[in-house]
Amino acid sequence: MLPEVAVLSMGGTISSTNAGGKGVEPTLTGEALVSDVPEIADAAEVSAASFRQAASGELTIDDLVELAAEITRRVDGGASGAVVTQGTDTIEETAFVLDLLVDRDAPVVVTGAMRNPTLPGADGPANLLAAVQVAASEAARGIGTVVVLNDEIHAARYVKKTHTENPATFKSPLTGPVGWMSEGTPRIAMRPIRRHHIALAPDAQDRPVALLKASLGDDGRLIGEIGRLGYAGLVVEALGGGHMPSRTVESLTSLAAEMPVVLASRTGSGEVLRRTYGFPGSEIDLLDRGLINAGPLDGLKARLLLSLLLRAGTSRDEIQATFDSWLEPESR
Ligand code: DAS
Repeated sequence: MLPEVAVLSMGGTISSTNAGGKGVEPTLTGEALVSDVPEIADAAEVSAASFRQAASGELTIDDLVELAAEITRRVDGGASGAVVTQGTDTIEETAFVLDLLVDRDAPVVVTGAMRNPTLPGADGPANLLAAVQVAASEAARGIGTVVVLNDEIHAARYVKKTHTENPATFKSPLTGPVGWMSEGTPRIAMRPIRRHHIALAPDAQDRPVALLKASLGDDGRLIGEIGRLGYAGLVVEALGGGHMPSRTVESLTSLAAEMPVVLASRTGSGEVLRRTYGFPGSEIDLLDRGLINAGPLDGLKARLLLSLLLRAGTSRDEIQATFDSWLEPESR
């Protein structure tokens, strides 16, 4: 008896063909993706379905909340694991949301392709096969959501797309991959120390969070507009270890009194500092003014975490505690 794996497709390059003649667009269904790779039948009993059919920039957090509920239903109905295929542009965001929302030991694997099916060396079939092999494996149980491409296995919480075209685009700059594929067998070399779960009521509403990247000479005029535009929170990708031009400090302070404002780094790796620099706009100054430290989470992930915590009705203090305890091992 082979393990059951649910494959849910959402479009992206892996499913794109040149149907309209202008350029490739997502057209292939989940069923078509699976039937193109006969080797999958040796790894798992697959049920495939098309959950969405879009370029990955069209997906919303609402779509991902629905997807997490569908995966949970499939796992509770007997699936040993789930595979999601989608565009690589937002894979790191989908994977992070699923990691937070799917509270099951069954592996959830997100994959896609960098070379579409019309190109020589298209990587979709190999990535899909590897993803099914990981989802079907005992080795990956309990690990949470992972991204599998190019024969590497990355934990959702640290993975990033780092290149516009290269099939080796997915990296985890802070930690490296948690495992790899060897002759069709998933090897899990390490596990994240702790899983985080956010429970959402079925009728919980979207709480939009803005993401702003700081730059040299930034005068912070957009920060002053965040409340008026209807956002429920803000993440700033600050300079270096968590620094903002002093010109932005007053507007950040006023906004942090109204809604959660999270301080992340635009560098793409490392933690936001806590106790090194003391100048106006430094991390010490901004944290004293009520900003929340994103720790090792980059802006994209901090935005999703904050948005889902707000959607779950989490208080300001609990939000702060979740970010602050991100790297603490599970209490026993
Ligand atoms: N970059 C393309 C892809 O990887 C488009 C998208 O993200 O949907 O699928």
